Amino acid sequence: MLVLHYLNNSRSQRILWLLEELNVPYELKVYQRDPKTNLAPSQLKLVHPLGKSPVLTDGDATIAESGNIIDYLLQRYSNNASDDVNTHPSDKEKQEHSFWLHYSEGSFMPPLVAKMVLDKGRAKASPFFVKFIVNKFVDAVMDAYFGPNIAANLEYVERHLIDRQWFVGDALGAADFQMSFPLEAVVARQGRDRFPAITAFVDRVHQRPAYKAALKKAPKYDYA
Ligand SMILES: N[C@@H](CCC(=O)N[C@@H](CS)C(=O)NCC(=O)O)C(=O)O
Repeated sequence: MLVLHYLNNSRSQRILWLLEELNVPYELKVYQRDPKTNLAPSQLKLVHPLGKSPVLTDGDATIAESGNIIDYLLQRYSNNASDDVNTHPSDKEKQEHSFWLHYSEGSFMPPLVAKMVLDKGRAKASPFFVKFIVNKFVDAVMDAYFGPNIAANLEYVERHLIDRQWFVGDALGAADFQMSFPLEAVVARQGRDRFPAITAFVDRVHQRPAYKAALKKAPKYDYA
Protein backbone atom coordinates (compact mmCIF):
# COMPACT_ATOMS: atom_id res chain seq x y z
CA MET A 1 0.00 0.00 0.00
CA LEU A 2 1.28 3.45 -0.88
CA VAL A 3 1.49 5.79 2.11
CA LEU A 4 2.05 9.52 1.64
CA HIS A 5 3.63 11.17 4.67
CA TYR A 6 2.09 14.59 4.32
CA LEU A 7 3.17 17.72 6.19
CA ASN A 8 0.64 20.55 6.31
CA ASN A 9 1.26 23.48 3.93
CA SER A 10 4.17 21.80 2.22
CA ARG A 11 5.59 20.35 -0.97
CA SER A 12 3.66 17.18 -0.19
CA GLN A 13 0.62 18.83 -1.82
CA ARG A 14 2.28 18.06 -5.18
CA ILE A 15 2.26 14.36 -4.44
CA LEU A 16 -1.27 14.30 -3.04
CA TRP A 17 -2.51 15.90 -6.27
CA LEU A 18 -0.52 13.41 -8.39
CA LEU A 19 -1.92 10.43 -6.45
CA GLU A 20 -5.44 11.68 -7.18
CA GLU A 21 -4.63 12.08 -10.90
CA LEU A 22 -3.28 8.51 -10.93
CA ASN A 23 -6.45 7.05 -9.34
CA VAL A 24 -4.44 4.69 -7.15
CA PRO A 25 -5.36 3.62 -3.61
CA TYR A 26 -3.16 5.22 -0.96
CA GLU A 27 -3.13 6.13 2.68
CA LEU A 28 -2.51 9.69 3.87
CA LYS A 29 -0.57 10.19 7.09
CA VAL A 30 -0.76 13.80 8.18
CA TYR A 31 1.94 15.55 10.23
CA GLN A 32 1.55 19.08 11.60
CA ARG A 33 4.29 21.70 11.63
CA ASP A 34 5.34 23.13 14.98
CA PRO A 35 3.30 26.36 15.21
CA LYS A 36 6.30 28.29 16.61
CA THR A 37 9.19 27.06 14.48
CA ASN A 38 7.20 25.89 11.43
CA LEU A 39 9.45 22.79 11.41
CA ALA A 40 8.26 19.23 10.89
CA PRO A 41 7.57 17.07 13.97
CA SER A 42 10.30 14.58 14.94
CA GLN A 43 8.05 11.58 14.04
CA LEU A 44 8.89 12.23 10.39
CA LYS A 45 12.49 11.21 11.18
CA LEU A 46 11.18 7.74 11.92
CA VAL A 47 10.03 7.53 8.29
CA HIS A 48 13.20 8.99 6.74
CA PRO A 49 16.32 10.24 8.61
CA LEU A 50 16.08 13.74 7.10
CA GLY A 51 12.63 14.24 8.62
CA LYS A 52 11.29 16.18 5.62
CA SER A 53 8.11 15.86 3.65
CA PRO A 54 7.00 14.59 1.21
CA VAL A 55 8.04 11.01 1.79
CA LEU A 56 6.29 8.06 0.18
CA THR A 57 6.44 4.53 1.49
CA ASP A 58 5.53 1.60 -0.73
CA GLY A 59 5.81 -1.64 1.20
CA ASP A 60 9.47 -1.83 2.25
CA ALA A 61 10.57 1.03 0.00
CA THR A 62 10.95 4.57 1.32
CA ILE A 63 11.09 7.22 -1.39
CA ALA A 64 12.11 10.80 -0.58
CA GLU A 65 12.53 14.02 -2.63
CA SER A 66 9.50 15.28 -4.51
CA GLY A 67 11.01 14.89 -7.98
CA ASN A 68 12.07 11.34 -7.24
CA ILE A 69 8.62 10.49 -5.86
CA ILE A 70 6.93 11.95 -8.95
CA ASP A 71 9.17 9.84 -11.22
CA TYR A 72 8.56 6.73 -9.11
CA LEU A 73 4.78 7.09 -9.18
CA LEU A 74 4.52 7.92 -12.88
CA GLN A 75 6.75 4.99 -13.81
CA ARG A 76 4.97 2.40 -11.68
CA TYR A 77 1.42 3.54 -11.00
CA SER A 78 0.14 5.30 -14.11
CA ASN A 79 -2.21 2.63 -15.57
CA ASN A 80 -5.39 4.32 -14.32
CA ALA A 81 -4.22 7.90 -14.69
CA SER A 82 -6.59 10.65 -15.87
CA ASP A 83 -6.77 10.57 -19.70
CA ASP A 84 -4.90 13.81 -20.24
CA VAL A 85 -1.84 12.99 -18.10
CA ASN A 86 1.26 12.29 -20.20
CA THR A 87 2.24 8.90 -18.77
CA HIS A 88 4.42 7.88 -21.76
CA PRO A 89 6.53 10.91 -22.65
CA SER A 90 8.81 10.74 -25.68
CA ASP A 91 12.58 10.84 -25.07
CA LYS A 92 12.60 14.56 -25.84
CA GLU A 93 9.74 15.19 -23.42
CA LYS A 94 11.44 13.05 -20.75
CA GLN A 95 14.50 15.27 -21.01
CA GLU A 96 12.37 18.41 -20.65
CA HIS A 97 10.46 17.00 -17.65
CA SER A 98 13.77 16.09 -16.08
CA PHE A 99 14.96 19.67 -16.46
CA TRP A 100 11.91 21.04 -14.58
CA LEU A 101 12.12 18.34 -11.88
CA HIS A 102 15.69 19.43 -11.13
CA TYR A 103 15.22 23.15 -11.75
CA SER A 104 12.29 23.41 -9.35
CA GLU A 105 14.22 22.21 -6.29
CA GLY A 106 17.76 23.02 -7.45
CA SER A 107 17.37 26.60 -8.68
CA PHE A 108 13.86 27.96 -8.27
CA MET A 109 13.04 27.08 -4.65
CA PRO A 110 16.34 27.88 -2.84
CA PRO A 111 16.25 31.71 -3.21
CA LEU A 112 12.51 31.71 -2.41
CA VAL A 113 13.16 29.72 0.78
CA ALA A 114 16.09 32.00 1.66
CA LYS A 115 13.84 35.05 1.29
CA MET A 116 11.18 33.44 3.48
CA VAL A 117 13.76 32.69 6.21
CA LEU A 118 15.26 36.19 6.02
CA ASP A 119 11.79 37.76 6.22
CA LYS A 120 11.11 35.70 9.35
CA GLY A 121 14.39 37.03 10.78
CA ARG A 122 13.21 40.59 10.08
CA ALA A 123 9.88 39.95 11.76
CA LYS A 124 11.47 38.45 14.88
CA ALA A 125 14.26 41.03 15.36
CA SER A 126 13.90 43.31 18.38
CA PRO A 127 14.46 45.72 20.08
CA PHE A 128 14.25 48.62 17.61
CA PHE A 129 17.99 49.14 17.01
CA VAL A 130 18.54 45.41 16.40
CA LYS A 131 15.62 45.42 13.96
CA PHE A 132 17.21 48.38 12.17
CA ILE A 133 20.51 46.52 11.72
CA VAL A 134 18.82 43.27 10.73
CA ASN A 135 16.71 45.09 8.12
CA LYS A 136 19.82 46.73 6.64
CA PHE A 137 21.60 43.38 6.50
CA VAL A 138 18.63 41.57 4.92
CA ASP A 139 18.14 44.36 2.37
CA ALA A 140 21.82 44.15 1.37
CA VAL A 141 21.72 40.35 0.99
CA MET A 142 18.46 40.49 -0.96
CA ASP A 143 19.71 43.26 -3.28
CA ALA A 144 23.05 41.61 -3.91
CA TYR A 145 21.94 38.03 -4.41
CA PHE A 146 18.53 36.54 -3.71
CA GLY A 147 16.43 39.40 -5.11
CA PRO A 148 17.95 39.36 -8.64
CA ASN A 149 17.87 35.55 -8.64
CA ILE A 150 14.20 35.41 -7.74
CA ALA A 151 13.37 38.07 -10.35
CA ALA A 152 15.30 36.24 -13.10
CA ASN A 153 13.64 32.91 -12.24
CA LEU A 154 10.16 34.39 -12.21
CA GLU A 155 10.70 36.12 -15.53
CA TYR A 156 12.03 32.89 -17.03
CA VAL A 157 9.06 30.81 -15.87
CA GLU A 158 6.52 33.51 -16.80
CA ARG A 159 7.96 33.64 -20.34
CA HIS A 160 7.95 29.86 -20.62
CA LEU A 161 4.27 29.67 -19.70
CA ILE A 162 3.07 32.63 -21.74
CA ASP A 163 1.88 30.50 -24.68
CA ARG A 164 1.58 27.12 -22.96
CA GLN A 165 -1.03 25.28 -20.91
CA TRP A 166 1.47 22.94 -19.27
CA PHE A 167 5.26 22.94 -18.88
CA VAL A 168 6.12 20.27 -21.48
CA GLY A 169 4.20 19.67 -24.73
CA ASP A 170 0.41 19.88 -24.56
CA ALA A 171 -0.24 17.48 -21.71
CA LEU A 172 -0.06 17.54 -17.94
CA GLY A 173 3.04 15.71 -16.70
CA ALA A 174 5.82 15.36 -14.15
CA ALA A 175 7.04 18.96 -14.57
CA ASP A 176 3.62 20.40 -13.73
CA PHE A 177 3.31 18.49 -10.45
CA GLN A 178 6.79 19.57 -9.44
CA MET A 179 6.42 23.25 -10.37
CA SER A 180 2.91 23.58 -8.91
CA PHE A 181 3.97 24.11 -5.28
CA PRO A 182 6.45 26.99 -5.70
CA LEU A 183 4.15 28.70 -8.19
CA GLU A 184 1.17 28.41 -5.85
CA ALA A 185 3.32 30.03 -3.17
CA VAL A 186 4.38 32.84 -5.56
CA VAL A 187 0.77 33.66 -6.47
CA ALA A 188 -0.38 33.44 -2.83
CA ARG A 189 2.40 35.80 -1.65
CA GLN A 190 2.83 38.18 -4.58
CA GLY A 191 -0.79 38.45 -5.78
CA ARG A 192 -2.49 37.55 -9.06
CA ASP A 193 -1.51 40.56 -11.17
CA ARG A 194 2.29 40.47 -11.42
CA PHE A 195 2.69 37.19 -13.30
CA PRO A 196 -0.40 36.53 -15.45
CA ALA A 197 0.91 33.36 -17.14
CA ILE A 198 2.00 31.83 -13.82
CA THR A 199 -1.35 32.78 -12.29
CA ALA A 200 -3.22 31.19 -15.21
CA PHE A 201 -1.17 28.00 -14.77
CA VAL A 202 -1.99 27.85 -11.04
CA ASP A 203 -5.69 28.44 -11.85
CA ARG A 204 -5.61 25.56 -14.36
CA VAL A 205 -4.13 23.30 -11.68
CA HIS A 206 -6.75 24.35 -9.13
CA GLN A 207 -9.60 23.71 -11.58
CA ARG A 208 -8.70 20.06 -12.06
CA PRO A 209 -11.12 17.61 -10.40
CA ALA A 210 -8.19 15.58 -9.04
CA TYR A 211 -6.69 18.69 -7.44
CA LYS A 212 -10.06 19.52 -5.84
CA ALA A 213 -10.32 15.94 -4.56
CA ALA A 214 -6.79 16.25 -3.11
CA LEU A 215 -7.74 19.45 -1.30
CA LYS A 216 -10.70 17.74 0.36
CA LYS A 217 -8.40 15.05 1.77
CA ALA A 218 -5.70 17.42 3.02
CA PRO A 219 -5.77 19.55 6.13
CA LYS A 220 -6.36 23.24 5.39
CA TYR A 221 -3.87 24.25 2.66
CA ASP A 222 -2.95 27.93 2.51
CA TYR A 223 -1.78 28.15 -1.11
CA ALA A 224 -4.99 27.14 -2.94
N1 LIG B 1 13.94 18.94 -1.82
C1 LIG B 1 12.99 18.33 -0.93
C2 LIG B 1 12.61 19.36 0.13
C3 LIG B 1 11.82 18.77 1.26
C4 LIG B 1 11.47 19.85 2.28
O1 LIG B 1 12.31 20.68 2.65
N2 LIG B 1 10.22 19.83 2.78
C5 LIG B 1 9.80 20.82 3.73
C6 LIG B 1 8.32 21.11 3.54
S1 LIG B 1 7.95 22.03 2.13
C7 LIG B 1 9.91 20.28 5.15
O2 LIG B 1 9.80 19.10 5.36
N3 LIG B 1 10.07 21.19 6.10
C8 LIG B 1 10.03 20.89 7.50
C9 LIG B 1 11.36 20.95 8.18
O3 LIG B 1 12.37 21.29 7.54
O4 LIG B 1 11.41 20.65 9.37
C10 LIG B 1 11.78 17.84 -1.74
O5 LIG B 1 11.56 18.35 -2.84
O6 LIG B 1 11.08 16.93 -1.30
